[in-house]
Amino acid sequence: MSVTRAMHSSHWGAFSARRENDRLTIVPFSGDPDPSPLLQNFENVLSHPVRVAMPCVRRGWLENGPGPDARRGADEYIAVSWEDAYALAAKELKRVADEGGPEAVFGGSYGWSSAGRFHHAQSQVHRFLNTTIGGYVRSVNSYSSGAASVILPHIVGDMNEIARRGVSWKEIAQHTEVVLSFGGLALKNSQVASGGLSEHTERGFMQQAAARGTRFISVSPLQSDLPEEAQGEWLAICPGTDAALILALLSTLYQRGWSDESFLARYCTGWETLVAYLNGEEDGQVRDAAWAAAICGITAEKIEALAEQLHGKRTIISVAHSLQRAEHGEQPVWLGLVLAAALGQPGLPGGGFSYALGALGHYGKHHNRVSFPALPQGKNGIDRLIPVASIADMLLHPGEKFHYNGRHLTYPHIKLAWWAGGNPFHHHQDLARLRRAFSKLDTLIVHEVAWTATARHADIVFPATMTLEREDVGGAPTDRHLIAMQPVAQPYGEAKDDYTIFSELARRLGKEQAFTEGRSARQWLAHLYQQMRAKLQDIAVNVPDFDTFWQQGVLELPQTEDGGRLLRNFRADPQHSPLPTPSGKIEIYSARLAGFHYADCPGHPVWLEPVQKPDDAHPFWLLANQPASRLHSQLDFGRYSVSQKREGREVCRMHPDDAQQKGIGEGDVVEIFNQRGSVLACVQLSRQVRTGVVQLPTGAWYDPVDPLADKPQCRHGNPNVLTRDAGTSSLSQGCTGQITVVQVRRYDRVAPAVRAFTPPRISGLKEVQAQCSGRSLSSNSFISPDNAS
Ligand code: PGD
Repeated sequence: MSVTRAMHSSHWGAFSARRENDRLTIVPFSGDPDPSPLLQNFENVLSHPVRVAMPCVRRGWLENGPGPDARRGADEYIAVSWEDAYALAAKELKRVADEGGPEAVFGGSYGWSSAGRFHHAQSQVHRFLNTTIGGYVRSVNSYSSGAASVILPHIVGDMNEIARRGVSWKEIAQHTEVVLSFGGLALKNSQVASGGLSEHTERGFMQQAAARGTRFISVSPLQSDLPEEAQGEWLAICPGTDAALILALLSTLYQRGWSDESFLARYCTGWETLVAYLNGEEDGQVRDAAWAAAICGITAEKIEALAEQLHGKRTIISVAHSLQRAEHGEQPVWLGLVLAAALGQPGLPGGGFSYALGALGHYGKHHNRVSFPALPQGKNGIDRLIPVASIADMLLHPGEKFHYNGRHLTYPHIKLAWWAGGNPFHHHQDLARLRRAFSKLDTLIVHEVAWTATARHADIVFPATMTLEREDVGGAPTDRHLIAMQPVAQPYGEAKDDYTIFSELARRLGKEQAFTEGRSARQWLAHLYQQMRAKLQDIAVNVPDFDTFWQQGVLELPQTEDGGRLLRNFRADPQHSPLPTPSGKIEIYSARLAGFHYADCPGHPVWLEPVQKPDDAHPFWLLANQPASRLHSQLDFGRYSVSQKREGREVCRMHPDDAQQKGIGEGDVVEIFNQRGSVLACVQLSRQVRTGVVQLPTGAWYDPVDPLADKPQCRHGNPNVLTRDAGTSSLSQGCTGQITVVQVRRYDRVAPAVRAFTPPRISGLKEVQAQCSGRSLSSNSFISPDNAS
């Protein structure tokens, strides 16, 4: 029996992949105290039939040439040779760039791709477009934290300082008396960190804190957002109403004389303006506990009792990403900071505000003193941008003006979009609208490892290798282990890595040297490693050379205990360490934001009624949160993800009382619908879900019964069919995919079989298979670490 092993890494953990004959087993990294079950998703995917095996071109595009086409998403594909695919893509990029310049090319290419830092697909796209055509229209911010990342610099400082360098878990375990988390601290979220996460420590820290007596309070529509280890309390709030609750907490603190007036006067601007708003001096509406109770579904007594629990305690306030992924998502973030300030906590050990604690494995960790460098992306010669979640608006409304962060910008006329490492038909909202938007393009080029819905909308599909099929280095600035990602399998079918694909295209565009700088992928890895090594040497830390690192598989990097440094330094000396805000203080009133004159994000935090509220036609909130069985949509066809579905369909959860009223029972297939479409999902009854709420995680691959329908039905359970495509506010234009409103009914017909993991129709597949002589498309050939390098 032959047994081989290779070290590897993913966004959800480091591991060694072990091959026994044809069986692949994943063994978690021995240093990980709490490995993620998501690792199991690798076990069956290498040679899954839904992998993209060869370059393919959409029939309509091949026959009619580039141009808007409503059939994108419903067409068949033609397998072509690499030579033909390169020629078609290079010629089309040249045509578009010659006619419209880089302004006609969208290279935002949002997406998490995989953990390796060199083959980071988005960076590869950017570098390719910068070096070949001089730039591209880019996207800014993220789907994760679109609203927070824009508002935080105005009111306190860069998001990285408040989240990644927020108060650390270690400090919390040692000092904190109350952890008040809006949106909870679910381990399904902190099990993931871009670039890799070799040690999952959140569960242990929560256990440690709880054992010392820390009180965890989770405000969320879902009880499961707080792990059992925290032994905490659940305040079951109505979705999207946290801003009202926090205003009432502030009002109670102020009315009872519990607000820390000396902290507010010394370290903040504008408290008096907010107090006037709380007291109704602006508009006659008092924002006290009774007012908030009617909005957020938590009684006035509970709100007042919560304020009392916080008063005088070493408290940390956290606001999860999910809260700001909703209408007016800036407000709960701002108010969370103000609540921490009103309690006088920012800058104290284990106290204050730590944005998004627990929302990703990066947060609450310490930083490496030196980290693995990113692939240089070159210079983008144009300055055209959109907020990332405005992709459909951009394609549907070229030439129109839009607001963003104090600027009045214009949507460009995009002809070609190039996507690698992302799945917009997973991450974007209102997928029927997104399809209409993509149909406006002349050409969509996608690199994918598998036939996601995004690949099925592309005109040219390049088959990309999976991370397990190539060399890379896994690392994150908050992970002290750098991992040599050694390949364990030959590329599936004809797949190539993104770097090879772009190098070949750059050659055809006469820019190979500019793109590659004469280096192979392995030489880039050694080059980037050497840069890191030199920086470590500068601080007198010696690490082995690249070859030794590659052989040993893991390298431990020195870290610095920098958690909470921005607010700690500010508290210690506000004159010499002012915050990077216009006033140098925490801005409870922001003259700059007021000067933007946005009614949906004024100069102080407010409660604004959302457009989407339950009504007779749509009596339920739908919570489309992060899945527990995969990262976003990645490896949805993986063993663990599939094991959590029922009859191949995604599972939604609802309260038994709601289900009973609707005649719905455990395990029933239900149709969840609104004016944008419908989805089928399998019901799990749970008292951990607030009444009036249906929870359906994101990430089930979009599988429309009729892809061209105005109101499509997804038979697999993708909630983004239902979510509304509108920005958080004129300030950030962030994604609002977390919450929408829906109706639910039992699906009494025979539910259509899920086809998400069956590839589209491909002509010429057999011919290509024949050419692949010896490289089977259905059973992957494994390689040993000896010939891995
Ligand atoms: P992923 O599923 O991670 O989703 O959106 P994102 O697009 O990042 O997509 C990554 C894709 O990259 C996968 O299809 C994978 O196969 C591919 N891939 C992996 N490795 C490689 C590679 O090496 N090369 C190439 N070419 N491809 C590769 C995530 C986004 O969704 C995010 S970050 C958030 S936080 C949002 N969350 C929500 C939400 O809470 N609610 C809703 N309704 N919607 C959301 N959308 C957002």
